[in-house]
Amino acid sequence: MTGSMMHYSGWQLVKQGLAGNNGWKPAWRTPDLQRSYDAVVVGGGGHGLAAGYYLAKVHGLKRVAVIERGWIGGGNTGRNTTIVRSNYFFPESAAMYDFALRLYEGLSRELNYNIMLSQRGVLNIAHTEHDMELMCRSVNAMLLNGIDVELLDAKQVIGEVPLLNTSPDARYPIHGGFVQRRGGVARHDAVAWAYARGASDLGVDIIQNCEVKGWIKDGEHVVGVETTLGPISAGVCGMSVAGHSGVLAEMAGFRLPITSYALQAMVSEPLKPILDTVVMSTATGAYVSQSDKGELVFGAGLDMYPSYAQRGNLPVQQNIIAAMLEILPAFRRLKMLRQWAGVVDVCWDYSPIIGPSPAANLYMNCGWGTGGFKATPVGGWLLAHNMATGKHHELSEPFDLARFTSGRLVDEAAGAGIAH
Ligand code: FAD
Ligand code: PYC
Repeated sequence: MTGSMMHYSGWQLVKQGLAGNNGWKPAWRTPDLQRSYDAVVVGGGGHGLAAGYYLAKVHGLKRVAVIERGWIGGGNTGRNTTIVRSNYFFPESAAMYDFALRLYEGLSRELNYNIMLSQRGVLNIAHTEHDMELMCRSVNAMLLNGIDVELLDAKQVIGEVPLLNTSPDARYPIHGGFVQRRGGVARHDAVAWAYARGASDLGVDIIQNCEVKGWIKDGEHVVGVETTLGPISAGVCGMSVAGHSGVLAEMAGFRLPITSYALQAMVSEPLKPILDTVVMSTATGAYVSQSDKGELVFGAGLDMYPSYAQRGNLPVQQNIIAAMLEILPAFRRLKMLRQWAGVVDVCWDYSPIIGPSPAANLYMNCGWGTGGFKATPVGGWLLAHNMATGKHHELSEPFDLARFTSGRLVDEAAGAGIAH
């Protein structure tokens, strides 16, 4: 067992504490930056780190770097509300997100790191007959896709979450809903750190505080990156920079059908266990779950205008809290602790773009918008596959950029009527 893979017993933990933590080994190396790598992945979020890990683990690449402008997991990976699920409408999406969920189910063991996956179920509530009709269609499609979803009537939904407002005068009455029981939450930081440690142990260099400022080109080919720490040459490049995908694409000389928005979330003061599932209100865009610390984690919809500002606006918060308190009035006296936002990259059809870019030798993994945490393992897996083989994986093929010219969109927003 290597030092960073070592488990600490209870006694060792006490000893470390009393010794001022002097004996802790960093979970990943802080290597010297090399001037040349076989593969360079830009973006040290969960997806970029997972790509680094799978490039080394699955494809056997030895000289790989993940370049992060800030600290790893400091982007959307560390800002999301940690929901994982695979309840998608289109077969292409369901296959891909369920592959991710299955990787998640084995990840703590694979990486020997507790990612705190809690498959407590994700419950979507219908507030009107119309919502319910759409949910019936979605559930039928999801079942055909092989996803474990169940349609619930109003009584069953209330049985799942007795705190729901069941008053006949409720502004958002409960008409029914559906649940994916294999869905739930996972600890976002742990996912990033687990992949970082796994990648680092396999020799991947994780370079933090290093911003990519441009792509080095030889004719049409991308052959490296210009960074704040100098140029780095690369056999192949990948980008996994979420809200900044448009910026990195422009540096390479092309535009993406992506718009960046702020998406925000907030947490309350901690409570004793009160909510044992994830509740999503499709029509209002509000959703809530309880963290292991006891805080209620509330999420909102997108801010309505494009922005790179990593903060959300007040009216969206107000709408979401108002909707949530109508649906779960027991939370009315809660104090909110903090609020934050991340910049997300949203495609026209709310599906990601994965595959080759218009610049030769540069591969993309972007456009995950408001829903890419659940896809972290598959985003990394597919980016690594595309970079290492130069070919699409069968799961990434439908998500190629070419769909925006062929018209073969995977329109999850319209298809599933999902909140996110
Ligand atoms: P990131 O974690 O953002 O990583 C990209 C990295 O690239 C960043 O660390 C950034 O610093 C770096 N970077 C950018 N530009 C450069 C550059 N020039 N040079 C070097 N590095 C650069 N998804 C779900 O599935 N479930 C949820 O519950 C959920 N909730 C969300 C709630 C909120 C409030 C937000 C904001 C998002 C939510 N998401 C959710 C979406 C999810 O967080 C993202 O889709 C996902 O984390 C994207 O991961 P990533 O690794 O691609 O991006
Ligand atoms: O994709 O499940 C999701 C999600 C929830 C909140 C933001 N995204």
